[in-house]
Amino acid sequence: MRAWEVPAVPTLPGKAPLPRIHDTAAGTIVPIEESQAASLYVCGITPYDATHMGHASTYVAFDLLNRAWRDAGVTVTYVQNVTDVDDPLLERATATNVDWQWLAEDQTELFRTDMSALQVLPPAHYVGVVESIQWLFPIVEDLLARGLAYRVHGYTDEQGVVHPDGDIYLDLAAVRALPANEAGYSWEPGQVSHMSREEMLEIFAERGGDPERAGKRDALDPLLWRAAREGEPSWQAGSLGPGRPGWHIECTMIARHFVDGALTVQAGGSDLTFPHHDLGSGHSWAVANRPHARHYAHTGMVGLDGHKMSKSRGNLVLVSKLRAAGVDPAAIRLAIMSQHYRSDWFWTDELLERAIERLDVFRRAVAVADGSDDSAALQALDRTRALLAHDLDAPAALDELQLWAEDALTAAERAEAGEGERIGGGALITDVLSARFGISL
Ligand code: 5CA
Ligand code: ZN
Repeated sequence: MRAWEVPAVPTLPGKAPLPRIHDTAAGTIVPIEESQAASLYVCGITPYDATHMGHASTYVAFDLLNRAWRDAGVTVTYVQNVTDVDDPLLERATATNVDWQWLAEDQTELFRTDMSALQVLPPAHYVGVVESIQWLFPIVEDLLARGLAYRVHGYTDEQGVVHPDGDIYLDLAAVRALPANEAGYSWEPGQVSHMSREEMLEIFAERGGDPERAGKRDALDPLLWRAAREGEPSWQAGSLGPGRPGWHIECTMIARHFVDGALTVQAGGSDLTFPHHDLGSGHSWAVANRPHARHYAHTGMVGLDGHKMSKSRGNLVLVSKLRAAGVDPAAIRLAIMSQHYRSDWFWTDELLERAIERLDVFRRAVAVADGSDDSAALQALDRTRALLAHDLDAPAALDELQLWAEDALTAAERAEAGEGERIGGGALITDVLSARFGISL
C-alpha cells in the first residue's frame, strides 16, 4: 500500500559514526556491523484508535535509527506492515457498527498524516496483511507439508463459541527439533525475550495467544491460519481452505518477502517482545532455515495517568487531536524525544509545554546565530552524532543543542550591548535538527 511523503533531509558536513543499539536478544548495547546497507522492520499499527503517543514514540524512536544510518552513509531498506485484518479491529468495527475495511482504511490514512506531520521517514515497503495473503498462504501449505505445522479439529468451547475444523498451528516442538544450519544457528523459544516458560504462559493469552485451544500440541503453539468463521472476512487459500492468517506469520513473512536474509533490526514496542518477536523468529527459522534478524530493538511503553497507553484501556492522547488543537507537530516530536526510547514514561501536559518552550529557544537561537564563528555549532554536531550513535540518546543530544542555543542567545544579547560578536552556525544547527531529529524550525 501507499506510505506517506518523504520529508526533506538535509545533508550534513562530514559523516556520523555507525550507530550502536540495545539488542533485547543480546541483553546489551551492541555495534551494528552493516556499514553499507541495513534493513529495518518496525511492526506497524493495527488500524483503529491511531495514532496515540505510544505509537508515535515507537515510530519516532526507529526514525532516529533510520536517520542515524543515513547520516553514516548506510542505505536503509525500511519495511513496515499494517495489521489491517485482526480480531481487535473486527471487534471494534462490530461494536461501533462500521465496516471493518472502512475503519482500517480511515485509521491508516490518519496514521499517514500523523507520521507525515511528525516528519517520520516513510518505509520503502508499507504492506497490508490483506494484500499479502495470496503469497503468504503457500508458505503455510509448505510448513504443513514439512510436518512443522498441524491442523486442529473444530469444537464448541465452554462459552458456546463454535470453532470450525481447519485452524492451523505452528508445531514449536518440531521447529525446535530442526537441525542447526551451516552457520551453527538453531532456534529456541526465549532467545529474544529471555522469558521462562512460566512467564511465557502467563502473558501469552494477554497478547493475542490462545493457550486453552483444544487440540493444540503445546499451549504456546502459535496460530498460522484461522479457518473462516461466520460473519468474519476470509480469503480463499488453496488447500488451507478459506480463512485468514495468524498474527506472527504476517510480520515474519512480510519481512522475508521484502528483505533477503536476516533483517538487520526487527523493532517494535516492548509489548511485542513475547510472543510476537520471540515466536516470530521461530516462524522465520522454520520457513527459511536462518535467523529472522541480527538484532531486536524495543521501545519502552508510554503511559497516561499511571497505566500503559492502550487502545483496549482507552487512555489515549492522539497525535491528531493535539494537531487539531493547534499544537505544532515539531513540539510533539520534541516532547517524545526528551525521553529515552527504552524507558517507560508517562505523557504529561508539562512535557509538552517544556517542548514548546524548547522549540521557541531553538527558533530564536538559529535566527540570531549568524556570526562568522561556527566552531561551537560544528562541535555540537559532533557531540550530537556521538550521543545518537550510542543507543539513540536523543534526550542527551537535545540537551547538547539546547546548550548551544542558550550560548547563541547570550552571545547575541551581548553583541546587542556592544560586548562581543554573535556566534555563527544557525543554518547548520537548523539542518542538524531537521536531518537527525525530524524537527523543522
Ligand atoms: N499491529 C501490531 C504489530 S504487528 C501492533 O502491535 N499494533 S499496535 O497498533 O498495537 O501498535 C503499533 C506499534 O506501537 C507497535 O510497535 C507497538 O509495540 C507500539 N506500541 C503500542 N502501544 C504502545 C505504548 N503504549 N508505548 C509505546 N509503544 C507502543
Ligand atoms: Zn508485527
